[in-house]
Amino acid sequence: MSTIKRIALPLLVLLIGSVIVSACGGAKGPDIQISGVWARQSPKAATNGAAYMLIENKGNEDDALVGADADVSKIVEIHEMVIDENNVMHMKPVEGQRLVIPAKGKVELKPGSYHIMFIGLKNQLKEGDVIDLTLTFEKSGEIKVQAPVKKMKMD
Ligand SMILES: [Cu+2]
Repeated sequence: MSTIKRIALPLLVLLIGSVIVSACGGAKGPDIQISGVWARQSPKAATNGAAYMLIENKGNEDDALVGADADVSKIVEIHEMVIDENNVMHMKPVEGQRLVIPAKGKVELKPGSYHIMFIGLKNQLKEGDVIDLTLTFEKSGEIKVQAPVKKMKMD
């Protein structure tokens, strides 16, 4: 009896310990999910275009969007809209090209807010086109998405 106890107790401790470690280890890290991806149809003479999406992080660690790439334009940047000292809204590249997606949080890229900017379009973005977009996250790495081109009401 005492021999069994002597063996069983350390085993039990080991077992509980490994369960705790795996429970914590399994849930750790960011968990990026992207939905509602679309790009705005660009006016005929426009040299720039934009894409939008919802980026959710269901994990328990922050991540950050640090880059975007597509072959529709010469340059692809992460932009935001800001209101300057004259109360005029304009866009600018996100500082350091690093958009934090907080743990258990989400960031929506939408008209009038954050967006993926296509600078120097090779062709007009037309409704029906689909853009292959590669997004790069600091921890989650590259995530490929497709952005169908849609018209906005005002276009
Ligand atoms: Cu922009």
